[in-house]
Amino acid sequence: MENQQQHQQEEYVVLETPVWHGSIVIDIEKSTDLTIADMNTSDPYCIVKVYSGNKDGRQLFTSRTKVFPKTINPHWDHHDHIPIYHQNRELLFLFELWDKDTLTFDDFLGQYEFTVTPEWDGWDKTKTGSLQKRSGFKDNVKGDITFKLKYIQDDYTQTQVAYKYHSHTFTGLARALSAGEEARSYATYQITLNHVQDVFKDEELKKWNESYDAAIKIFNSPVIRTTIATQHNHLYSEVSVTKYGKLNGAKDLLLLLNHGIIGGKPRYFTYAITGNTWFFSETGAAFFVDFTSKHAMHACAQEYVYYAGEFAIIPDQHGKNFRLCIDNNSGTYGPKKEYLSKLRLLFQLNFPGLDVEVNDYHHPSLKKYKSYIETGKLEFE
Ligand SMILES: [Ca+2]
Repeated sequence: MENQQQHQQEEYVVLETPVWHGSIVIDIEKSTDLTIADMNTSDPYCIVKVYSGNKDGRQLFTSRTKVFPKTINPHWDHHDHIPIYHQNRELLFLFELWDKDTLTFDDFLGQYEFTVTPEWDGWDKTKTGSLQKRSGFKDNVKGDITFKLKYIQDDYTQTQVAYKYHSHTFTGLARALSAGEEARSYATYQITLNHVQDVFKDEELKKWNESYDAAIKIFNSPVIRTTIATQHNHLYSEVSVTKYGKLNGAKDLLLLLNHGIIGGKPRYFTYAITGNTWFFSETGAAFFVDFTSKHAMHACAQEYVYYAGEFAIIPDQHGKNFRLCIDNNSGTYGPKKEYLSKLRLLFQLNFPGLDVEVNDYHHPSLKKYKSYIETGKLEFE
């Protein structure tokens, strides 16, 4: 507790802009004179793996060509565009070439690896590398790979988003229900996000979860939907005590949320992103605790959302830096975990410098964070 009160009074450290902020464009052009792995030819394909620092570091992304049957001189013509927001200055690129086999394991044809930094002098230049063996293997390797990498740095220093904060005081039933609990108001937040339609395509909108009973009850009943939409309009109405403003980057978002600590305790939030707006409220406020249609309410009972789930603001070991830990924990909409990296990109674009951790709803870290919300204590490895 003492530690948390300290948080509220301290001047917060501004989170630093990540070393890498932008995207990497990968063009793999061709390979020549590869090893013959089958009778008299090969069926090559190439996988690019990118690691933070070195091969012991976290694998940040992979990109993979299709298989080119029956050739040792493939013209890959492979193009990929990968967003990158990362702190480690060095990235290891590893190109691995394999021969596709249908009945046995694929055969290794060679690899090429090198380290890059944002200042690397090889960006945007066509480069050909001789394939190498793996250490500790007796690989039969020859041939090369020709490719070009480009780093496009985003200038996101001018990002600004608008927010509204609606504070509601307890009245009537809500007050009676909350008697004996914390007597405080509950709040809803809406933040207009930039780039939602750049990050998510329209076909990536997620319809409500048709195999989830609670969602079926909501969306198959016009009466319930209307009730929920009315709740949304009330909870996000400007009749309540409303604050407006602009947020410039990570620090402002963390200040708006008081670093996740409300009423002296760390809190969880539920959210939905529809249109270009991020709607959310604190989950633990008495009114919302047993509110099973929270996600539908945030989404104004709309059938489709870009994303929905829960989030918390989690401090580091020293209580100095904070990160947004956000997930897809919404039974009502069941957002795809495949789009979690898009969700992270969306927040990084809107809140420059924000450290964003994304998790699928059954990731073990979430138990740790829920326990932090309940006890105020966070376990560190
Ligand atoms: Ca083969």
